[in-house]
Amino acid sequence: MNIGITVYPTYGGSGIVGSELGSELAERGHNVHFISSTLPTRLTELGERIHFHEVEMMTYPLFEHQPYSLALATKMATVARAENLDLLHVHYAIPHSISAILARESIKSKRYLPVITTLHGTDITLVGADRSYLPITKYGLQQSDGVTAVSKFLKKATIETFDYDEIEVIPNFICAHSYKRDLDSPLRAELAGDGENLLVHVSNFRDVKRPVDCVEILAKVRNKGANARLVMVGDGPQRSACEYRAEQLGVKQYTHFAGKKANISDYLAVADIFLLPSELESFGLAALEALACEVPVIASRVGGIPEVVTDNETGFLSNFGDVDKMSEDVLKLLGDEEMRVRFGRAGRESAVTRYSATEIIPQYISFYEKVLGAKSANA
Ligand code: GMT
Repeated sequence: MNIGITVYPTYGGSGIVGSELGSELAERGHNVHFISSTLPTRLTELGERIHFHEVEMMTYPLFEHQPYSLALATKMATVARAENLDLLHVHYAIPHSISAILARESIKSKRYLPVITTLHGTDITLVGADRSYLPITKYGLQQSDGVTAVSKFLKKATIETFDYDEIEVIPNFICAHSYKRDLDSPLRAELAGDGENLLVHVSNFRDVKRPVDCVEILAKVRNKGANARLVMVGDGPQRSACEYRAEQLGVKQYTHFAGKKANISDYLAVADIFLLPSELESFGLAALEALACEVPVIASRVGGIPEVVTDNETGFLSNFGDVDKMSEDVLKLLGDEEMRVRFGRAGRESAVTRYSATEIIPQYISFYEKVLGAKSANA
């Protein structure tokens, strides 16, 4: 197939999932055309079957805000015709599904271009649910030729908010070879000394991720005698709040802010415990990546996280904001190596059997075939 993929290239889990999906499809012989404003971050190399089409935008003083959605729609239509795309698969509904529908309509006298929308999280639970975007998001769902969601939770939330239920759940995935435990890596020695434990958090430091809770947890476990350090990977609006809180709580020297990193798996591979105290998480891709590296996860019992992390088997879940319970759970794991190893192995087993690319990519391919089949039957 010739597949067009649009993602947010620089920020968030949907861009990662869309980019890795494109690479996996190319490995399976499909031609993939990324259409976005810049090269997606995880797409380090373009191959024979991976192409990139940059959305060009003319600036004009009359525009207070540049109409990116229109430039994107124009590029989608141009690429669809030039590259003979079989379908367009957009990640994150707003505004990608609307641009794709516009592109489809603009070329429909020449050919039909099916649009598949994958819902990732805040496009439904936060941004899409806001009155300023709700009606157009609902229209985008209704007009898409196929809609997928990354968790059962997100499907349910979409039905509740948009009264729209033609959604297939296709979960996020990991490449089992890229995520592996590696305690001998020099990075472990760089981040923690002998006898020290390493807590790791990875996010874009938005409020919804509650990264300050990670600092609170570190301070609480250190106060109870744990010799632990915290590594915060990523960047975003809450970073300075985290730095300030670390200073206030006297744990600044035990907290390392690594900033944005392309090699997230390297950090997860050397962690003892992964922290994800989010207020909402439709899936929790970072938690899945940690499990794949045999790292037990301490997370909030919100959204799709319980579908990914099994409480008391691959990690511990708590109400969001309950940093006391989360700290107790960290202490339990740090104080019991046998439990930590058992949880870690169970996590990897669960990640690989339920969420490896070999399981999930065929689900996307079948979904594409179903949508294309339905369209040609109706033509
Ligand atoms: O909201 C974000 O964090 C960004 C968003 C995205 O689409 O980039 O992340 C969502 O999609 C990820 C990939 O499917 C999920 O793993 C995250 O749980 C989800 N984030 C939220 O629901 C907050």
